[in-house]
Amino acid sequence: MAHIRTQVGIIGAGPAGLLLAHLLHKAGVDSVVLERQARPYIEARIRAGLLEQGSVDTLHDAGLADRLHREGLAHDGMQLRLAGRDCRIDLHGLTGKRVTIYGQQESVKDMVAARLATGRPLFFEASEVALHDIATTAPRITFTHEGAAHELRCDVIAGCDGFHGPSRAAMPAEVLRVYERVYPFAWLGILADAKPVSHELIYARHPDGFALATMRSETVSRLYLQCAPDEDPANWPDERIWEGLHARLGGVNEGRITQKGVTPMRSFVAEPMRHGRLFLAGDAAHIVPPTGAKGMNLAVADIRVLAPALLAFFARGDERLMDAYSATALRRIWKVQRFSWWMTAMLHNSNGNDPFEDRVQAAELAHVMDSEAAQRFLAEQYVGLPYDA
Ligand code: RFL
Ligand code: PHB
Repeated sequence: MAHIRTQVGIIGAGPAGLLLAHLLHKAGVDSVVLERQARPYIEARIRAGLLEQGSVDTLHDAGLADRLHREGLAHDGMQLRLAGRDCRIDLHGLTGKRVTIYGQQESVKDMVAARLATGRPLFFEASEVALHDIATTAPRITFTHEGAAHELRCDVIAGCDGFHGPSRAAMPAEVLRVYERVYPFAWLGILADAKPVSHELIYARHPDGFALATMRSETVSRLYLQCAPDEDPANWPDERIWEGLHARLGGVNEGRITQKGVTPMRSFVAEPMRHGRLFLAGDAAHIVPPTGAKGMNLAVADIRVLAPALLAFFARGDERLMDAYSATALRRIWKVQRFSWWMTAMLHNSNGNDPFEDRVQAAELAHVMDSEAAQRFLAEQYVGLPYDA
């Protein structure tokens, strides 16, 4: 067994793990990143698209935003649609902030390149990753890479391995409290070579179900339709998808569909986000339904709390920020959970299973469309709450 020594063992090369590795490196703290997948896989995985202004600023300050500034699409507003009526939410007018469309896999590419440029280890296709001795001051991670067994000895483990990773599962069941809601619907998402129908996002509530028109560039549309939670994408031939999108969004531009997938919807929080020397960040600790576009942004927000905490520990042996990490991160996480749940409830349809709820939620959306106070309430959360809230 080969032994490796580092200060922070980071499991997962998603936005959380890669950003943490980068911020630690800039401040002179060493880390080793272990990723289960191959590099081409994580660089092509289509996921989030919308960055809060605070996430953009965080990536900028970290020196990771050159291409994001060139290629990202800044949006000053977004559209809501109900019963054929459209309402523009003037995000910039209401908050002074804007959001940016930039595919998560593009951020991942930028961060992988930055990591590799440092020359510090990022192991792709690391298998059998297992955590040991997390409640001691000398935790270890064992893994297999290119057929050889390795042991990584560290001071701290950062569990940035997403919802299905081994980190959360390594916490003793008796210390972990899980809060969860699974929604009775999912999103069918497509990527199409088609000009976006609008230069801003359109969120629609419709009797047939929710739909969202977003984009990845001036020539690539990203479109979502509410579907059944266990939907087989094979039930959605291209013609049915376009029909659904036209009906719910009032017309979209068609083009070749290059990707099709179903995303289940859940709200999930695991507390606390720390046990001993293991710290969870991003989807490893919490999941939001995608309606509010908050998943990647929350991962960035967690790292904004975790990185300074680890730096204080390694610089001065000061554990106070590490001790406060879970409570500090969770204060913002629960507000963002509430926003994501609210947007999800307001925009989806029960398919006739709960007619009262459908009426109330349609009225909620109508109220937002009619009230400037309600629009401000939506906008300040959509562009991103301040990090110290
Ligand atoms: P990630 O990105 O899942 O990264 C975790 C990494 O850990 C690796 N891993 C392991 N590595 C080693 N050993 C193991 N045993 C491992 N198990 C897993 C994985 O391969 C992976 O590389 O988590 P992270 O870094 O916390 O980032 C979270 C975000 O990825 C996620 O919240 C967002 O994608 C959610 N999301 C959205 N978020 C937004 O902020 N705005 C959006 O517009 C938005 N839209 C979306 C979304 C997620 C979607 N899907 C498919 C879930 C739209 C969709 C359709
Ligand atoms: C996306 O561009 O994929 C996206 C945008 C906004 C959302 C969800 C997904 O609310």
